[in-house]
Amino acid sequence: MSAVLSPVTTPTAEARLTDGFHLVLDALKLNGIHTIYGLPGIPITDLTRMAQAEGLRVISFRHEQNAGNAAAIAGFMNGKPGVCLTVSAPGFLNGLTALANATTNCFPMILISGSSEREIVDLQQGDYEEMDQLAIAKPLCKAAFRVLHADDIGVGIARAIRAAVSGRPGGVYLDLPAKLFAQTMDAAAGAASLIQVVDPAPRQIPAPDAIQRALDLLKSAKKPLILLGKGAAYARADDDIRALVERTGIPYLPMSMAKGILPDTHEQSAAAARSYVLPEADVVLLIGARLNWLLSHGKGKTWGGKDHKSWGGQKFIQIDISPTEMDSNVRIDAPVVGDIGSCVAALLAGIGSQWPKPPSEWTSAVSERRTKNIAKMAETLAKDPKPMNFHSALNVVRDIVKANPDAMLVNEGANALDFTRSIVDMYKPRKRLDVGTWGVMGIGMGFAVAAAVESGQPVIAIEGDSAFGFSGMEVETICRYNLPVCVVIFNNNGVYRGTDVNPKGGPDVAPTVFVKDARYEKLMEAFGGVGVYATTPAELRSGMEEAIRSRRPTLINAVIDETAGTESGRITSLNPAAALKK
Ligand code: ADP
Ligand code: TZD
Repeated sequence: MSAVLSPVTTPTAEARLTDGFHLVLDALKLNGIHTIYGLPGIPITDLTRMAQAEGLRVISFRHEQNAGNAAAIAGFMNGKPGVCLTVSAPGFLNGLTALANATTNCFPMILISGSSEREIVDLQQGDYEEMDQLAIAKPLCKAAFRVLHADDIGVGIARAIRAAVSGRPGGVYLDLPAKLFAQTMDAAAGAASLIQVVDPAPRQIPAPDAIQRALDLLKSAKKPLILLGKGAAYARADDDIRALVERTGIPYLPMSMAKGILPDTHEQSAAAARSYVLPEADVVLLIGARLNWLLSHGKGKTWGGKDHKSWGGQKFIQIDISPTEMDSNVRIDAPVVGDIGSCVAALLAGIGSQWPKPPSEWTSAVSERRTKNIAKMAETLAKDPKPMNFHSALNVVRDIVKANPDAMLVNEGANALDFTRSIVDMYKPRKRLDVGTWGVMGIGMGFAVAAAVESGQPVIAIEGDSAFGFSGMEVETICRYNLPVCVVIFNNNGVYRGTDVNPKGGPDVAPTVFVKDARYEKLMEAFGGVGVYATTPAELRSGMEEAIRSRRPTLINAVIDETAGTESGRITSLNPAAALKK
């Protein structure tokens, strides 16, 4: 047991002692957590030093939100909580956006923040960085805990781990007041107080009658469709999911971060026929995907409804670990509650080898649309407009990802996001990491750092110029740790586009417009990385190829036509239209 501890020996006492600092680190290590993403300062600076001394990897960021995003995506990639460590009050708040985003996206993450002296905070007497962090964190995460005594650290970390990964994964806040770290206790008692969590995310086996109901409904379908969400990617049931798709012969649609569970080039992929299959399908099997805004709430015109509120008449089977997800937007005719691995395995067992394929009118209609749309897209991609646009640039990215299927792809922006998602095929699961459920800007560099650290693979980050700005300072972090990250900025001089004008004609530019022809590549050069200025697909291609080959931190400033793209990308309709035009 003492192997996991590094006791502190006081010169005077014979007894071997440990302290709060070491107990936190020992508890993390005992549970297989060997990397901390964070930003040092009072009261956790020594914790970061000791962590490094104890053999943990400490990745230090320039802003806590980026460290938090790194921890969150590490959680998604590994299926165990990523840890972010921050200082109190402002550092905590900076990390909190990432914690809330992790919770929204069902990524397991633990935000550990140091906090100020409880007595002063609770009496609101004005401490350094005073804030009741626990109360503030609570509504924004799955669970929040505070540890006041060193001998409770083991329980605190165990509870945080379980809360983050069991059931629907999410963010957990762990509040560690400054005074806790220096508390000492007997080393053997400290070691005995730690908990190695057994089976942190227990399987949840679906009820047999729920499986039967789902199979009956699926069998009755004339135009079935499978929808894979990022829960399916997270569940790591890749082989069974592929077997389910292939044995049933049902066309499938991957949500953004589910791309690659089956290769996007799979013949049953209906991604290129999305607007045809959603309104046409009669039975839809959702696997780890919520019927939220990203799926038009399961109703309205996207689904063949007459207006934006009406149902299209589809029947839904939904596999999800969260029972209350069912009926959140439309009726779920066959809810299957359990973990995706167990649910898909149970469906497969029921399907056997004699499952009738869907009517060929359906599958051939889908593949006809698909072939037509892919051919149309190929034509667009082959064009070489001057200046470069999203399509001609993404044609290059598409080739590079195809040639490097193990590379990680991070993606944010509006048009830069939507076009990359639809143009760049993914070949392996959990390689595509993006803005997720909130469509949040600012995940880019945090995700890129964690993707490189956790996978060891080259990372390609496709960034809108606005999106990049939210986390751009982390290029220093990328250089400091010499990570194989190739950032490609699609630079069109502004938020969405760079063409807006100030209606008053004054000296201020329009709110969506940035400095024209900004030289983003020099940011990377400033820290010793490689900067590339690319105005043609050929320059973009050679820059990306060299970045992947050399594994050096690289930033490619890919200059795009500033008129390319649309307001808000594909979600222009969500912008409220002014009722009064002045
Ligand atoms: P997408 O954005 O790709 O459509 P969502 O984030 O909306 O995906 O949905 C993911 C769903 O997957 C959530 O409802 C979550 O509860 C569920 N989920 C996550 N992990 C598992 C799992 N291991 N088993 C079952 N459901 C899961
Ligand atoms: N702030 C945060 C945290 N998230 C957001 N999603 C936004 C603001 C609003 N927003 C979008 O939804 S996309 C976007 C913003 C600011 C940037 C779009 O511009 P871009 O991408 O340069 O990144 P394109 O490719 O030029 O459209």
